[in-house]
Amino acid sequence: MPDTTSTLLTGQASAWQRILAHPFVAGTSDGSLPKATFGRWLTEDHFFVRSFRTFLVALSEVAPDDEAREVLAGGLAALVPELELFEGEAVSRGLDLTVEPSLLNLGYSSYLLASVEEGWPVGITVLYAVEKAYYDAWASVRDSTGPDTQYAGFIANWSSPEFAAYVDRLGDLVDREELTPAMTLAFDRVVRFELAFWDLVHG
Ligand code: MP5
Repeated sequence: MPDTTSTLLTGQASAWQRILAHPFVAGTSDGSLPKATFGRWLTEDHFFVRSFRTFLVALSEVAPDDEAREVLAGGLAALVPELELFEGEAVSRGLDLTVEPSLLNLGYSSYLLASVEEGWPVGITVLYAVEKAYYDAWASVRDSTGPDTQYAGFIANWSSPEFAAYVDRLGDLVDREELTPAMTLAFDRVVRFELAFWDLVHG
Protein backbone atom coordinates (compact mmCIF):
# COMPACT_ATOMS: atom_id res chain seq x y z
CA MET A 1 0.00 0.00 0.00
CA PRO A 2 1.55 3.37 -0.95
CA ASP A 3 2.36 5.75 1.90
CA THR A 4 0.57 8.58 0.18
CA THR A 5 -0.74 10.40 3.27
CA SER A 6 2.68 10.40 4.97
CA THR A 7 4.26 11.92 1.89
CA LEU A 8 1.55 14.57 1.68
CA LEU A 9 1.80 15.46 5.37
CA THR A 10 5.60 15.50 5.39
CA GLY A 11 5.56 17.84 2.42
CA GLN A 12 3.42 20.30 4.39
CA ALA A 13 5.11 19.93 7.78
CA SER A 14 5.72 23.62 8.43
CA ALA A 15 2.28 24.78 7.23
CA TRP A 16 0.76 22.04 9.38
CA GLN A 17 2.51 23.47 12.45
CA ARG A 18 0.96 26.85 11.63
CA ILE A 19 -2.50 25.24 11.51
CA LEU A 20 -1.94 23.64 14.94
CA ALA A 21 -0.47 26.77 16.48
CA HIS A 22 -3.04 29.20 15.09
CA PRO A 23 -4.18 31.78 17.67
CA PHE A 24 -7.82 31.05 16.77
CA VAL A 25 -7.44 27.49 18.01
CA ALA A 26 -5.51 28.53 21.14
CA GLY A 27 -8.04 31.27 21.95
CA THR A 28 -10.96 28.91 21.53
CA SER A 29 -9.35 26.42 23.86
CA ASP A 30 -8.48 28.83 26.68
CA GLY A 31 -11.74 30.74 26.29
CA SER A 32 -9.99 34.04 25.51
CA LEU A 33 -11.34 34.27 21.96
CA PRO A 34 -13.58 37.35 21.69
CA LYS A 35 -17.25 36.49 21.22
CA ALA A 36 -17.41 38.48 17.97
CA THR A 37 -14.50 36.48 16.53
CA PHE A 38 -16.14 33.19 17.37
CA GLY A 39 -19.39 34.49 15.89
CA ARG A 40 -17.63 35.44 12.66
CA TRP A 41 -16.13 31.96 12.42
CA LEU A 42 -19.46 30.29 13.23
CA THR A 43 -21.29 32.18 10.50
CA GLU A 44 -18.59 31.57 7.88
CA ASP A 45 -18.13 27.96 8.83
CA HIS A 46 -21.86 27.22 8.73
CA PHE A 47 -21.85 28.25 5.07
CA PHE A 48 -18.70 26.17 4.53
CA VAL A 49 -20.18 23.03 6.12
CA ARG A 50 -23.33 23.28 4.01
CA SER A 51 -21.18 23.52 0.86
CA PHE A 52 -19.06 20.69 2.18
CA ARG A 53 -22.18 18.52 2.42
CA THR A 54 -22.86 19.11 -1.29
CA PHE A 55 -19.23 18.21 -2.00
CA LEU A 56 -19.53 14.95 -0.03
CA VAL A 57 -22.65 13.94 -1.95
CA ALA A 58 -20.91 14.66 -5.27
CA LEU A 59 -17.77 12.80 -4.20
CA SER A 60 -19.86 9.78 -3.13
CA GLU A 61 -21.16 9.59 -6.68
CA VAL A 62 -17.63 9.01 -8.03
CA ALA A 63 -16.52 6.73 -5.17
CA PRO A 64 -14.95 3.58 -6.61
CA ASP A 65 -16.56 0.93 -4.38
CA ASP A 66 -18.88 0.13 -1.47
CA GLU A 67 -16.20 0.57 1.17
CA ALA A 68 -15.49 4.13 0.03
CA ARG A 69 -19.21 4.90 -0.25
CA GLU A 70 -19.77 3.59 3.27
CA VAL A 71 -17.00 5.78 4.76
CA LEU A 72 -18.41 8.86 3.04
CA ALA A 73 -21.95 7.99 4.14
CA GLY A 74 -20.70 8.04 7.74
CA GLY A 75 -19.27 11.51 7.17
CA LEU A 76 -22.54 12.71 5.71
CA ALA A 77 -24.56 11.34 8.64
CA ALA A 78 -22.29 13.16 11.11
CA LEU A 79 -23.14 16.46 9.44
CA VAL A 80 -26.73 16.30 10.74
CA PRO A 81 -25.85 16.77 14.45
CA GLU A 82 -22.99 19.07 13.45
CA LEU A 83 -25.28 21.47 11.61
CA GLU A 84 -27.70 21.32 14.56
CA LEU A 85 -24.82 22.34 16.82
CA PHE A 86 -24.10 25.35 14.58
CA GLU A 87 -27.75 26.32 14.33
CA GLY A 88 -28.44 25.97 18.06
CA GLU A 89 -25.37 28.04 18.88
CA ALA A 90 -26.35 30.72 16.36
CA VAL A 91 -29.78 31.05 17.98
CA SER A 92 -28.32 31.36 21.46
CA ARG A 93 -25.77 33.93 20.28
CA GLY A 94 -28.28 35.87 18.16
CA LEU A 95 -26.31 35.31 14.94
CA ASP A 96 -27.77 35.61 11.46
CA LEU A 97 -26.58 32.58 9.46
CA THR A 98 -27.93 33.93 6.18
CA VAL A 99 -25.30 36.69 5.81
CA GLU A 100 -23.26 36.64 2.64
CA PRO A 101 -20.02 34.64 3.11
CA SER A 102 -16.58 36.09 2.38
CA LEU A 103 -15.05 35.71 -1.07
CA LEU A 104 -12.45 33.41 0.48
CA ASN A 105 -15.18 31.13 1.75
CA LEU A 106 -16.96 31.22 -1.61
CA GLY A 107 -13.66 30.32 -3.26
CA TYR A 108 -12.90 27.48 -0.86
CA SER A 109 -16.44 26.10 -1.08
CA SER A 110 -16.41 26.28 -4.88
CA TYR A 111 -13.00 24.62 -4.98
CA LEU A 112 -14.33 21.64 -3.02
CA LEU A 113 -16.94 20.95 -5.69
CA ALA A 114 -14.56 21.67 -8.55
CA SER A 115 -12.09 19.12 -7.18
CA VAL A 116 -14.61 16.32 -7.75
CA GLU A 117 -14.44 17.07 -11.46
CA GLU A 118 -10.79 16.02 -11.32
CA GLY A 119 -11.85 12.52 -10.28
CA TRP A 120 -11.79 10.32 -7.19
CA PRO A 121 -8.04 10.45 -6.26
CA VAL A 122 -8.04 14.25 -6.15
CA GLY A 123 -11.48 14.47 -4.51
CA ILE A 124 -10.63 12.02 -1.72
CA THR A 125 -7.33 13.85 -1.14
CA VAL A 126 -9.26 17.10 -0.70
CA LEU A 127 -11.71 15.47 1.71
CA TYR A 128 -8.90 13.92 3.74
CA ALA A 129 -6.98 17.23 3.90
CA VAL A 130 -10.03 19.21 5.07
CA GLU A 131 -10.90 16.74 7.82
CA LYS A 132 -7.34 15.96 8.89
CA ALA A 133 -6.59 19.68 9.30
CA TYR A 134 -9.61 20.09 11.56
CA TYR A 135 -8.96 16.93 13.54
CA ASP A 136 -5.30 17.75 14.17
CA ALA A 137 -6.03 21.38 15.09
CA TRP A 138 -8.76 20.56 17.61
CA ALA A 139 -7.15 17.39 18.95
CA SER A 140 -4.03 19.45 19.75
CA VAL A 141 -6.01 21.41 22.37
CA ARG A 142 -8.45 18.68 23.47
CA ASP A 143 -6.61 17.66 26.62
CA SER A 144 -5.77 21.18 27.73
CA THR A 145 -9.32 22.53 27.32
CA GLY A 146 -11.49 22.80 30.44
CA PRO A 147 -14.93 21.17 30.19
CA ASP A 148 -16.62 24.45 31.13
CA THR A 149 -15.26 26.56 28.28
CA GLN A 150 -18.06 28.04 26.22
CA TYR A 151 -16.59 26.52 23.05
CA ALA A 152 -16.22 22.95 24.39
CA GLY A 153 -18.95 21.46 22.18
CA PHE A 154 -17.16 22.53 19.02
CA ILE A 155 -13.75 21.33 20.19
CA ALA A 156 -15.29 17.96 21.12
CA ASN A 157 -17.02 17.69 17.73
CA TRP A 158 -13.71 17.54 15.83
CA SER A 159 -11.50 15.86 18.40
CA SER A 160 -13.66 12.88 19.40
CA PRO A 161 -12.47 9.27 18.99
CA GLU A 162 -15.27 8.77 16.42
CA PHE A 163 -14.00 11.66 14.32
CA ALA A 164 -10.43 10.37 14.69
CA ALA A 165 -11.54 6.96 13.38
CA TYR A 166 -13.32 8.58 10.44
CA VAL A 167 -10.23 10.61 9.51
CA ASP A 168 -8.12 7.43 9.71
CA ARG A 169 -10.49 5.67 7.32
CA LEU A 170 -10.26 8.61 4.92
CA GLY A 171 -6.48 8.31 5.15
CA ASP A 172 -6.74 4.61 4.27
CA LEU A 173 -8.73 5.52 1.16
CA VAL A 174 -6.04 8.03 0.13
CA ASP A 175 -3.33 5.45 0.83
CA ARG A 176 -4.86 3.13 -1.74
CA GLU A 177 -3.85 5.68 -4.39
CA GLU A 178 -0.43 6.28 -5.90
CA LEU A 179 0.48 9.93 -5.35
CA THR A 180 0.11 12.17 -8.41
CA PRO A 181 1.11 15.82 -8.90
CA ALA A 182 -2.60 16.69 -9.04
CA MET A 183 -3.11 15.19 -5.56
CA THR A 184 -0.10 17.06 -4.16
CA LEU A 185 -1.44 20.31 -5.59
CA ALA A 186 -4.93 19.65 -4.20
CA PHE A 187 -3.49 18.96 -0.73
CA ASP A 188 -1.47 22.17 -0.89
CA ARG A 189 -4.54 24.17 -1.93
CA VAL A 190 -6.55 22.90 1.03
CA VAL A 191 -3.72 23.74 3.45
CA ARG A 192 -3.56 27.28 2.06
CA PHE A 193 -7.35 27.67 2.21
CA GLU A 194 -7.41 26.39 5.81
CA LEU A 195 -4.75 28.84 7.00
CA ALA A 196 -6.39 31.72 5.16
CA PHE A 197 -9.78 30.81 6.66
CA TRP A 198 -8.40 30.98 10.22
CA ASP A 199 -6.62 34.27 9.42
CA LEU A 200 -9.79 35.72 7.92
CA VAL A 201 -12.00 35.06 10.91
CA HIS A 202 -9.29 35.88 13.45
CA GLY A 203 -7.86 38.98 11.79
C1 MP5 B 1 -13.82 21.79 8.50
C2 MP5 B 1 -14.65 22.87 8.79
C3 MP5 B 1 -14.16 20.38 8.91
N1 MP5 B 1 -15.81 22.71 9.46
N2 MP5 B 1 -14.30 24.13 8.41
C4 MP5 B 1 -13.16 24.32 7.74
C5 MP5 B 1 -12.81 25.69 7.30
N3 MP5 B 1 -12.33 23.31 7.46
C6 MP5 B 1 -12.65 22.05 7.84
O1 MP5 B 1 -15.21 19.92 8.09
P1 MP5 B 1 -16.53 19.25 8.77
O2 MP5 B 1 -17.46 19.02 7.67
O3 MP5 B 1 -17.07 20.26 9.74
O4 MP5 B 1 -16.04 18.01 9.47
